[in-house]
This record gives sequence, structure tokens and C-alpha cells, in this order.
Amino acid sequence: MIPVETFRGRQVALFGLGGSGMATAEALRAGGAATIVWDDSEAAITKARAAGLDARDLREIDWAGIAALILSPGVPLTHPAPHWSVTRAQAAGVEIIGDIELFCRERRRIAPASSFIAVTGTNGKSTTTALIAHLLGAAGREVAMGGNIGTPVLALAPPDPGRVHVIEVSSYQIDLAPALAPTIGILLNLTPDHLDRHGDMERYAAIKERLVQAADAAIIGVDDDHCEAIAVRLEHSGKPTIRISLAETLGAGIHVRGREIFAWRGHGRKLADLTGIAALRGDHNAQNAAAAIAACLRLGLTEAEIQAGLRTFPGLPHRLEQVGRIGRALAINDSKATNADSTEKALLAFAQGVFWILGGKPKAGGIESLRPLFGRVARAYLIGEAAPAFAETLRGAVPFEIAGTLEAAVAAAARDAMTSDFNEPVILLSPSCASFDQFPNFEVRGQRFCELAAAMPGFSAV
Ligand code: UMA
Ligand code: ADP
Repeated sequence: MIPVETFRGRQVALFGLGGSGMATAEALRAGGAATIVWDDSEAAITKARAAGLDARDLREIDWAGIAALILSPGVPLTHPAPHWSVTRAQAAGVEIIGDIELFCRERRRIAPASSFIAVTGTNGKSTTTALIAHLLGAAGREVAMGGNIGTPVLALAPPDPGRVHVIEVSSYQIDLAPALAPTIGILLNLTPDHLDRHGDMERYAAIKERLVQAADAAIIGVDDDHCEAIAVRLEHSGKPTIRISLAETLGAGIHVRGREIFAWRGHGRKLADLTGIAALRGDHNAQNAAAAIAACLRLGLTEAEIQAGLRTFPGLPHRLEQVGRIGRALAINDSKATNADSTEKALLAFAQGVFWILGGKPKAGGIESLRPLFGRVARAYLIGEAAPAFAETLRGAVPFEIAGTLEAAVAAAARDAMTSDFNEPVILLSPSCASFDQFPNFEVRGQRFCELAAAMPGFSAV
């Protein structure tokens, strides 16, 4: 845990008692701040009281004595409307910050020269964060990994010159961290997301840009127009900026060509090869790997250390996760793919012979955008509420059956894949839907898929 000393002897308010709020309250208590906590949920308040926290309705306190409002990232700051706790704090002229900001202030106080890598972007944040932490760890560095990826930042070991913090940062967290200034800032890509919370694309992109603007050095995936424009602005300002690109037009930077990654300046020097690395299938993961490699090179890892670390990266669960083999067929759990954009990445990673399990609680737009990739699919197995609508999209283009449940879908897909003519058929759960019609969340859905696959005759873990 990182005790937060910045507010020692002063009173702060904290709103939102989920994972990050509870860890932050503990860190403030350890640092000697008097913290009044609250939440919109009764259950959360009860849990906080049981942990010995001072839970009081922030509508009824005297804000004159409050030094700051510490807000959880999931609580609306600006859009669709500021949360009532935000309005109260603003009316009293109290600053509103989040746990990443507290981390940055503590780091500046106790170990300003320590390495701090911050990773953001619309997609690939968790994979890139986990990969950097893995590469550094495999090379013998001491690493603390957390932030949006799951472990609240203040629950990590404190900043220290001998320790690298690798922190995934969401747009919500950047919005609450005015002092965020990492040693290396990574912006992977920008496509429309979370616009309900940020108003429009311009505001969303501007928030993400802050993370790289304030970094000592920036690593940017320049294959979309927003990130390209940000890279140009950073270069004009004189910031050390490393461009990452899969496009042939890259002038200088880190270039991904197929499965190979090059240091590029008109011609290439090979840095790493992702061939055969199952945890990094697909071009999207090559972009993530390129960014991770750039960060690790900057921290002094050798190319040999990086290549060795890439080979042992286990990947993250539920993202093109290789579960094992059922006979010749690969079983792949991509339960995190809750929309067509994510499933597109999965289908792009497999050229043919895909036995595709999809469906759940449908998202706007359905799977029409995936039509150009339907040729890769041998047969589809539809589950959940989306089945009738997806059947209409697939009709005439892809053979399909309405399996209804994941159990039935896995059994049918395994039967068909094992008797197919493909060399290495792929049983792919990539639902393009939320899970909530049949499962509590995408993790439980993915876990169930893994169990069902493992129970099939002929299963072997790979
Ligand atoms: N709450 C209210 N009123 C509100 C909103 C929330 O009272 O209007 C309360 C809830 O009752 C609950 C608490 O706030 O008790 C939840 O806070 P939170 O939503 O900020 O969630 P945490 O559990 O603190 O988790 C947060 C991140 N969640 C969000 O940003 C929504 C986690 O990212 C992160 O892993 C965790 O901190 C540790 O740093 C999750 C996420 O979904 C994975 N992130 C989004 C994403 O990746 O798309 C940004
Ligand atoms: P995040 O933490 O940003 O949500 P993850 O690493 O968890 O990202 O990956 C989530 C999904 O996003 C993956 O299953 C994949 O479909 C997609 N994805 C991952 N990396 C990229 C990328 N670099 N570009 C586009 N999409 C990606």
C-alpha cells in the first residue's frame, strides 16, 4: 500500500466505495488524513463502516473544512451530468481529484526519479500494460502493475528508484489527475468510446492527449488520425516521441510488418519476432507489443531480453486466450469481445476454419460490419437474445445454427470442428455481445467456455 501523506492532519471527502475507493480510503488513513466517505449504494456504505471508515452523507457535511474531494473514476465528473458530490465540491471551491493524482503527488514527494510508465488508448491498454510488466519482470526488474487493469494504484508497493510502476490509465482517471506526468506515456490508439462520459470525440481525445503531453517521453500508435495529429503536436513541442505504426508510410519509429517488429528509419533493424507467440495473435496485438517493446528499450532492456520475455508472455484471460485443443481444433476464449469491433480483431487473427460461437445481449449495429470476414467462418453457433437478429445477418452467407446456450454451442462446434477438413480448425467464442442475458459478466462467460472446452473428449491443455 502507498500511504498518502499529502493530506496529513487535514480532512478530505471521498466518494465511491468500490475497489479503488476502498483502497484509497485505506491509503489516506495510513497517511494521517481524516477521511469522510460516502457512496450512492447502501451496501457499499455498510461495507465501509465495517472496515472502520467514517461514512457520512456528503450532502450533510460542512464543506468549508474539506481539503479535497477524492472521486472514484466511475462517478460522472462532467457528463452526462456532474454527480451531486461534484456539484457540492465545486460550489465550495474544493478540488476534485482521483487516486492516480494521489499516486502522482506521493511519487513526486518520495521518489520523483522513479520510473513510471502510464498506458492509455481506446483498446489494448490491459494487454500492453501486462506485457510491459511481464517483459520487465522477466528481465529481473522489480515491477508494480495496476490502475485501470484491476489493482488500485494505491494498493501497490510505493514508488522507489529500484521499482518500475506500470499503470493502465483510463480516460476517467486522466480527467481526475492534473499532476499526471509519467516518465513514459503510451497512447495506443483513439476511436470513439465513452462519449457519454466525455461529451464528444474531441474532448475524449484531448483528455487522452494530456497523458502523453505531460510525459518525459511519449510512445504513440499513429495509425489513426487523432493519434497522428497528437504525435505531430508533441514533435513540434520538442517532446521525445516514438511513433508506432503498422503502415508502410512510417518515417521513423517502430514499424510492425507482419509478425516482425523493426526499429525504422527509412529501412529497418529487426527488434523482435512474434511468430508462434500464441498470446499475441493478430495485428492489434502486434501494435500492443510494439508499444511495449519501445517502452522496455527505453528502460534499457536488451533486444535478447525482450525476445525471451515475449516468448513467455501468458496473455490475458478472455482476450483471444488459447484454452487448449479439442483434438486438432484450437479452443479460443475471446469473451471480452462484447462488440463487433473486438470480434473483428479475432476474425482477422484466423484466416479460415473458424467455428464461431456468438450472441448474448445485442449491441447497436449488430455484426453487419463483420460481413467482409464471413469467409473465414466455417459455421456459426448462435446463443442468447441476439440469436434471431444475428441469424438474419448470417443467412445466405455463413452456415449457422441456433444453439441457444453456451453448453450446446460448444458441443456442436467441437463436433463439427473435429470432423472438418481444416488442418487447424478454431473453436472461437467471440460473442460480439454483452453477457448479461445469460451470465453475470464476460469473465464468468469466458470461464464457463473454458470449463466446457476442457470437459470435451479429446481435450488437451496447450
Ligand atoms: N458509485 C456511486 N455513484 C455513481 C457511480 C458509482 O455511488 O454515480 C459507486 C458505486 O456504488 C460503487 C463505486 O462507486 O460502490 C464504484 O466505483 P468505480 O465505478 O469507480 O469502480 P471501482 O471498483 O473503484 O473500479 C475502478 C475502475 N472502474 C471504473 O473506472 C468504472 C476499474 O476499471 C479499475 O480496475 C479500478 O478502479 C482499480 O483502479 C474498470 C473499468 O470498467 C475495469 N474501467 C473502464 C474501462 O476499462 O472501460 C474505464
Ligand atoms: P483495454 O484494456 O483497452 O480494454 P485489452 O488489452 O483488454 O484492452 O483488449 C480488449 C479488446 O480490445 C481485445 O479483446 C481486442 O478485441 C481489442 N484490442 C486489443 N488491442 C487492440 C489494439 N491495439 N487495437 C485495436 N483493438 C485492440
